[in-house]
Amino acid sequence: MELSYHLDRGSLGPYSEEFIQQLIIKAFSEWNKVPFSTLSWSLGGYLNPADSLDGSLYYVGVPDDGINPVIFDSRGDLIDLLNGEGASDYLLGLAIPYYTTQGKIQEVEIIVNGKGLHGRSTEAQRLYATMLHEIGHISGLGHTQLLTEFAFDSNRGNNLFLPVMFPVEPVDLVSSNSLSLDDMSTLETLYPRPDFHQARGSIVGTVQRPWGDPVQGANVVAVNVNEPWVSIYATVSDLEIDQTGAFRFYGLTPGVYEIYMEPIWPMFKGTAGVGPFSATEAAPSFNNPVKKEYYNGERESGFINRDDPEDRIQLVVRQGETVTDIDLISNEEVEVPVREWSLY
Ligand SMILES: [Ca+2]
Ligand SMILES: [Ca+2]
Ligand SMILES: [Ca+2]
Ligand SMILES: [Zn+2]
Repeated sequence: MELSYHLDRGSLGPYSEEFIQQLIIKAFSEWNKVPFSTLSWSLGGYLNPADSLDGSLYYVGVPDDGINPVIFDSRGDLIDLLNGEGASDYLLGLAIPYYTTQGKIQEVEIIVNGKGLHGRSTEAQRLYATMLHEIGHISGLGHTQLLTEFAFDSNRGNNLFLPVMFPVEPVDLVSSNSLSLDDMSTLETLYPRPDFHQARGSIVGTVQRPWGDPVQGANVVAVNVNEPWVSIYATVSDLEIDQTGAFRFYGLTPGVYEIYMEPIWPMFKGTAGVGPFSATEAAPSFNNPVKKEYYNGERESGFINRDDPEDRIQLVVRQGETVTDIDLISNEEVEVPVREWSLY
């Protein structure tokens, strides 16, 4: 699938036109390198000088002009206009998709905020990480909360394991600058090359309540036990919004995996939401959320006092094969012991 983008002209804050354009081209080309994805972004041309709010508005919200613009919002005016006054104080960038009535992406726009840029220290890396993230969005990817603990601890080094589609900047403002396997497999699942499923492995299953109702919006994680910070993937139960509680992992590197579920963390709602059930604090992900527990095969149950959350089994994922029927049951019921009545 071929898509094109148009780049704005002019400098952005302290960055020259050439610098900012090359930075964005590099970010697009990084997504183009994902091995089993057919999606390919190419530079379609340049915008007419749009270094004013009026100039930018010529391209914004015009879904039928065949131009997917990347706009340099030097003073943050456009971001404030679109997301509310003051939004330019905290948003580095913004991705806006427009959908057809059939739900297909019709046009996408990226707005890069130049307000407050100073050109010092690691800022260019932050900008680059932001572009990777926004390009993920315009390609159809949502957020993932994988490895959240690395974003909020005091270790900067481990931030490099975070996915690009992590919803917020880490506390120390050091974002990951390269695509994780989770970022890549999510793109590959959306735009699979014909040989994708043969080259990787899959795990499918469901998340249910003890009484059989589907769980919508639990975070489900598949972790390769030998590469736990690298080959780690997340998805959200009932992602297709079809009341099955189903989850599907495609594009797994072959190996030995463990599966666990956990709640979507309450901070990831609204524009930082993870999955389709996290729009507000009343959304399904936050309503009777599941507790973290591993999939433990035959011993899986919905009884708090029978299913040890840490008990787990390991699944062997082979190339081209799918492991099925991985059904997690949220621990919510207490088992009442069955008495053995003496007969007399
Ligand atoms: Ca960290
Ligand atoms: Ca369990
Ligand atoms: Ca359980
Ligand atoms: Zn985002």
